[in-house]
Amino acid sequence: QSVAVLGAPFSQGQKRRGVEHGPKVIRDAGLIERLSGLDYAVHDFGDLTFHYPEMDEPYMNVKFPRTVGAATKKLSGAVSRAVGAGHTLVMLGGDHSLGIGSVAGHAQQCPDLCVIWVDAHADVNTPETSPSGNLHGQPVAFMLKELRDKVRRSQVRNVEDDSSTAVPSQLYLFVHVPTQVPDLPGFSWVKPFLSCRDLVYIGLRDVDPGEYHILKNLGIQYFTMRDIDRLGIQRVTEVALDHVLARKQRPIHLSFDIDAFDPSLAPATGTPVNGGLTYREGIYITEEVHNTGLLSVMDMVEVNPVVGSTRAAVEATASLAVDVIASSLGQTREGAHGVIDEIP
Ligand code: DIR
Ligand code: MN
Ligand code: MN
Ligand code: MN
Repeated sequence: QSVAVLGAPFSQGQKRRGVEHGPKVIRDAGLIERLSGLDYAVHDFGDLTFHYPEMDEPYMNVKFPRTVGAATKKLSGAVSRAVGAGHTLVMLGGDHSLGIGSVAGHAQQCPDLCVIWVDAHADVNTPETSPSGNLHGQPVAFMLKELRDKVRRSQVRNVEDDSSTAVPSQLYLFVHVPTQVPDLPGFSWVKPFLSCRDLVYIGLRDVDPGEYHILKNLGIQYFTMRDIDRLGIQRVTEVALDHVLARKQRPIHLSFDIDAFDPSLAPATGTPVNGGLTYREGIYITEEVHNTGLLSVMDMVEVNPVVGSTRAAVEATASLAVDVIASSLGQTREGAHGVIDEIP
């Protein structure tokens, strides 16, 4: 079993500087040693270097479209090669716009993958619904087949053609048009590859109006912090995994935004939201993901050492990120003792 680690020091999917140092602080917190201790052959592929276009004017409200488009394209190639070479891959961000490249590259090798998105945010704004213009709030929208023009237009046309429908076509136009993902400069390489039913969220507690509309309209499965309060983390994780795996066992892409955790545990991140996952809830999710035996690629994103108010705050956040990665890859709370043939 081999694990590859790939850093993506990239921050142009959002406005705070510092998240590009995520790979360094996560490595400094002992990631490679921890993974080696789990009996993996660990291949550290180092950090990608990104090239920045000289001019990158906003497109509509979206900031740095060409920069993010080029970086995610490069990442997708690297992820695809690593998965193709047989590694389980850990991608260290960087901001969550990188998810476009990571999941797209993974999907190139594993077209039937499913995605578990652990985050305070749904990251499913489209360029038109985005209140911030930041691409780290939009990566999922670029993946979803259901949000692309062609599908939408044909659905609208169907409604218009069907005179028996009770829904006025105008309402449909109102409902659908804002949820299309337009062609963005830098993104022509991205072809939507994920279906709504192959996606599940855990940890949501800050969802924008347009995102809520998309989640509901497309029937996407999600579990908010309130759901965890009501059902408990065991049930939530079970239903979430069942949602993506029951029809078929398939490779898992775990995209873990550190801001899913409560800010008391993960203060060094750009958009903290109160009321997040406890340490034990986060670790329980990743233990269960490991137990499926299907984890294929994971992202650990949005660790930002510049946002942390003290060195201790930064180290706590980075060390939490390492715990989450190790747990996803099989570190257990009952020890990792291997198989003992005979008690000495
Ligand atoms: C917000 C924040 N929904 C946006 N998103 C964040 O900018 O679209 N995602 N912080 O991680
Ligand atoms: Mn995110
Ligand atoms: Mn987030
Ligand atoms: Mn194991």
